[in-house]
Amino acid sequence: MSRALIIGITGQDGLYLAELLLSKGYEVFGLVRGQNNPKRALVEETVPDVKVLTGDLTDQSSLLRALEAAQPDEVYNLGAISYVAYSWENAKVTSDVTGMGVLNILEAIRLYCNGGGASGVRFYQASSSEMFGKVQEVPQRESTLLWPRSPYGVSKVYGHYMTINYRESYGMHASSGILFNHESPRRGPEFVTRKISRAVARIKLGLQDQIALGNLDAKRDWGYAGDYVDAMWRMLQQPAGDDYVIATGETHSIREYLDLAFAHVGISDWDRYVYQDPQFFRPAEVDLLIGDASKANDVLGWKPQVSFPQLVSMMVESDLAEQSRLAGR
Ligand code: NDP
Ligand code: GDR
Repeated sequence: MSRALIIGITGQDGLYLAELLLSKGYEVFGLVRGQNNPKRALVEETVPDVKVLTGDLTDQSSLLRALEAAQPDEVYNLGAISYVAYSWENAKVTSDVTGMGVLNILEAIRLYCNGGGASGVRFYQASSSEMFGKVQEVPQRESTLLWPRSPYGVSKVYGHYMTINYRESYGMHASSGILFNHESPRRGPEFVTRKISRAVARIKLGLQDQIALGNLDAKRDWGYAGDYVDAMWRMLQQPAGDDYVIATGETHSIREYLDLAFAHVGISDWDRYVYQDPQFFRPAEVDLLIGDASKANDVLGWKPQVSFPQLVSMMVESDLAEQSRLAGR
């Protein structure tokens, strides 16, 4: 039975990845931070077969202890401060967790393996399309020059190159997945897709009147998180570590997302409900993000399965059910 350690188990991707690995017969360990993390219960309910360990990406000895307890064949680092807007106001802690945290786990794996703990632990790093920022070519591929536009993006670039460096310096089986935006009903409510799907459900149910947003012309290459964790797993099944862009190859604006989300509940004139609030605009925006996943397609046999309209419908449906339940209907 293969063993996997997921750092970031309480997040959107962590839960989907845990479900995928459990379905493949893995023994799965998940790292949860903090002494009383409210999301621990979510993990215990959603994926009860996961063995929860405590630790933090900023505390290398806790990572070493987790490796010793889990004795993993595969380590997935999904842990990060992942909200781009927050990273301008909290650049230091973002750098410590999202950037330096990658060095901490890579070095912990190296020490663990050298100490006789194991050889050949395979490592996945959750890199991001935010690294392309001020894009230098369209679509973006593995070789595209990185030009991050936020402290989050800069931190991800550090983690990306550190992963490559450990692969090249120590022969580690280390892969970096450059994932474009991926969403789901488990997406955090601070991100724009879930913010909209939840608000649309509440407006439909008469629980909310308006929604405040930032730049409606921003565009993203949005896929479904369930598809994207499958790509992570496929990377670690290859004979050697490498870097892969994971994307749908389509880009859509926030306006298009609004069109589909409101249409799903039978509302066509969404302008009545949406207003723009300066607090949701960013100091710098990324340009036209659109990914070329042909390498992942060729090497990993990976293709996205869920279309953009299906994704939007899935999210609004799920929020309708949740909001109805919360409202006692
Ligand atoms: P989430 O924000 O949902 O999850 C982030 C996870 O990181 C949470 O489990 C969080 O724990 C954990 N974490 C935060 N700080 C620490 C820390 N100090 N030590 C250990 N763990 C910590 O992100 P997603 O699931 O959406 O994304 C997973 C990864 O993929 C992230 O690294 C993200 O940056 C990256 N990514 C995501 C994309 C997307 O579109 N979703 C696209 C490209 C990359 P807690 O719950 O306790 O806060
Ligand atoms: P992003 O996701 O920054 O791409 O990072 P987010 O959903 O936060 O923003 C997407 C775009 O929507 C615009 N926008 C708003 N965003 C939010 N959050 N709230 C609003 O009210 C709003 N109005 C407009 C933003 O300006 C932006 O252009 C996500 C995260 O998961 C990262 O961790 C990951 O690396 C990248 O995707 C790829």
